[in-house]
Amino acid sequence: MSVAAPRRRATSTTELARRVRHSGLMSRIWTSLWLASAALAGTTSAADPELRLWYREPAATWTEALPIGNGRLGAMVFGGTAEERLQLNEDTLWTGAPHEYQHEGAVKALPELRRLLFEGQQREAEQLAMREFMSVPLRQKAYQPMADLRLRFPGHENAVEYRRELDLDQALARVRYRIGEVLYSREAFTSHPDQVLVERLTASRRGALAFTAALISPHEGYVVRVTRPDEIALAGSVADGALSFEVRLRARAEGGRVSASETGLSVSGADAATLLITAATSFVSFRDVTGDPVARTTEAMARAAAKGHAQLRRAHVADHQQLFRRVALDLGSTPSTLLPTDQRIAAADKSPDPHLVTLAFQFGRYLLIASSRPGDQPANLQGVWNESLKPPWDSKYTVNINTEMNYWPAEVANLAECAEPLFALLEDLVISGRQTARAHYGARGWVLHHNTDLWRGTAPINASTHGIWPTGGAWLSQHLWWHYQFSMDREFLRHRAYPVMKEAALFFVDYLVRDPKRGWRISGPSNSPENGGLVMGPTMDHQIIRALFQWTATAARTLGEDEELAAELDRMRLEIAPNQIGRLGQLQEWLEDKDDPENKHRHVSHLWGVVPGEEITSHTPELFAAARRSLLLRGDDGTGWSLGWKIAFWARFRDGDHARSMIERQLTLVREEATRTVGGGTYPNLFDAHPPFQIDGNFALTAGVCEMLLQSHGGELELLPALPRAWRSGRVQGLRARGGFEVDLEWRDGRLVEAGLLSPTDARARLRFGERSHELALRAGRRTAWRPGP
Ligand code: FUC
Repeated sequence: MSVAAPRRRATSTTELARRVRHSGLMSRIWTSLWLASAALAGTTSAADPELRLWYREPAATWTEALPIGNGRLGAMVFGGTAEERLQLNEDTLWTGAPHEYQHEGAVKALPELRRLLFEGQQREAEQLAMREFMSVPLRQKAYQPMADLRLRFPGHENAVEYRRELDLDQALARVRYRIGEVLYSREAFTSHPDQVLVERLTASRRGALAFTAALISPHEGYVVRVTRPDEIALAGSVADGALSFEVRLRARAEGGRVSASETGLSVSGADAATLLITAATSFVSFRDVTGDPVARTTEAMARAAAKGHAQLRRAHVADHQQLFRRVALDLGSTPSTLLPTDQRIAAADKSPDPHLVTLAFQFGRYLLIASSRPGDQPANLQGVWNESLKPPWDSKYTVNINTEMNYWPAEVANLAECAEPLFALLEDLVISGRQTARAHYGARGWVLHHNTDLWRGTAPINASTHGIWPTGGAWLSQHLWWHYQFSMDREFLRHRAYPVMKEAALFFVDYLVRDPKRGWRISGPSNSPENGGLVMGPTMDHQIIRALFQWTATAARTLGEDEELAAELDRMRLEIAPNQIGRLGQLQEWLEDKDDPENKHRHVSHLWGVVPGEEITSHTPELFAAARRSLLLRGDDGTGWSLGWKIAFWARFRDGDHARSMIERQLTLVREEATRTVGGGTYPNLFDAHPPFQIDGNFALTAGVCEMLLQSHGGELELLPALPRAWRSGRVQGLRARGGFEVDLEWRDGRLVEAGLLSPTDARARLRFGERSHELALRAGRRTAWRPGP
């Protein structure tokens, strides 16, 4: 696979730009010079992919702080001067303990639930379900914060020339300022290869660095002890649960002294210092919490401390860049590109800032690398970043859109490895989901309802009006199928994907029932996610189950396995209730034609078949038009993820301008920690606002941009299917398409100039650009270009 380096023009001049930015006048002069030089250079746009978030003040709130992470450890860096805070997370610290959530005997209520619903007694069915069909207990557990690193720098109250930034290309968070004649700098990163958080502190004058470093935790009863003359460790446990944890902090000073006490480390008279932090919990697996956090943090510290700062940093940057640099995007630039990030987001309301879209696109890729690496937990509702003991929706895994959306960019944005934690989660869910399939439905296979947590809960939680929705596992299985489609890796299909998909499908073979009126096979009791209460036969379920049956049957045939099952799935698939067009010309959300044209609900579940499904396309023109009508009825408002989903819908409807307007809505500045649950928007640190912060919207933006530039369905690669007029000229390198292809595109004035393709094997690729199509023969590992000509 080729690694496309981000385009870096005029590095020395961008360096200059950075230095002069603190002066508004200088910035303006610089901007004109820079734009003029771009024009002289004859580039198609004045794009300068300077992939940094930067600010002139420390973060005052959590959603102004900057996230770093290595998949397992996460930190929010506030960038204070006299007082600095790094809020720390570790992705296995949750409330609760190993637990099976299924409600034994629930299956006895199933026939009655179905009877009540078939007879129109929805309220009675919902009440019966609350009594006899729900998870035990009714709620799942919550993701927890772990600790804070607090630094104090006496005398640093009045800093000047302040700047903090997050460098996406190197995954480094930096703070720089001047006190008197002395320049101070700090640079933090979380290393995946060395499993350690590293912060390097320097002063420009010898011996001028002096600070204290303390560890505190929001968990009551924690203890800090001195473990070495240069090291302390904080040990704690979660009150409501079984997990214990430890955070270990060591300081290495150059040219000064380090001392340690229970209140923290103290560094004085140093030229520079390096802080190392390791953290771990007692979590081993969802059924085992006998890990030893003390041993884990001690070993990780010993390994990291054996290396110098430069060595740790080099390994970290190389590890990050081999993922991050696979994709480069250039949508053009404007003078706003040079503003601090919060001001840019605010300014984008008034004048378009295509480079802000590039930044947000790459930030989504950065966040996936930082929150989901092999061996770790998947990215939860907040990735790995959470400061609250009672986070919104427990910061767990909501699977009626959110967890899937987190992984929408993984394949298309060339970060397939980052989906590995999701695949491992699925393998756990097969185990816990079998219990729920048996206890609630008397069915084979495995089932997951609308949420899961660290303990792999699969039973219906919270309320029957939204918790009973059995297609979570089927939907998540799509990611296994995608991984195969994008990689063509048959070993993965055989050993990882197919076993999970097959058992997911077996569940539905046993579960589907006949609709007494129409004879179709239908789902139920279920919900159309969070809209309309408990019903029989929501459209979304049928789309998902049809797709699951199709992937599974295709996989079985590809592998030469389970011929009979494949035939049975094909047969059943055709008997499932079809998509129906209703009285408003809409795609019906339910079996009955009862969609309310005034309903602006954020979920648009019945359009699953458009995206992420593939059954409603321009090849099914009536359904395609009905789905579009449904989306227009729902309108353009929504929470963060809902706006993000709408980018993808409009991209599939080939309406690039509408898709871009959804991106613009997402990139609207939200400053306060709003707790309203509609609106969407973006916090100053580019975190997506549901509000409150929820990371799915960030990932949807990244995936949505991919979707606008490249789609691959039905054996065809569609180039620039939904290019908005505002992105007149640009280029992208390193996107991925089904069939194992890697794709570069360059366009000018809305017209494709060149497509470059790479395939790991000899292959033929069918390309489409508007009305034109072309078949390209590819040799393994050799990039081949197609220019459609005028
Ligand atoms: C689903 C959504 C909410 C929120 C929650 C985490 O329940 O309907 O908007 O995103 O998940």
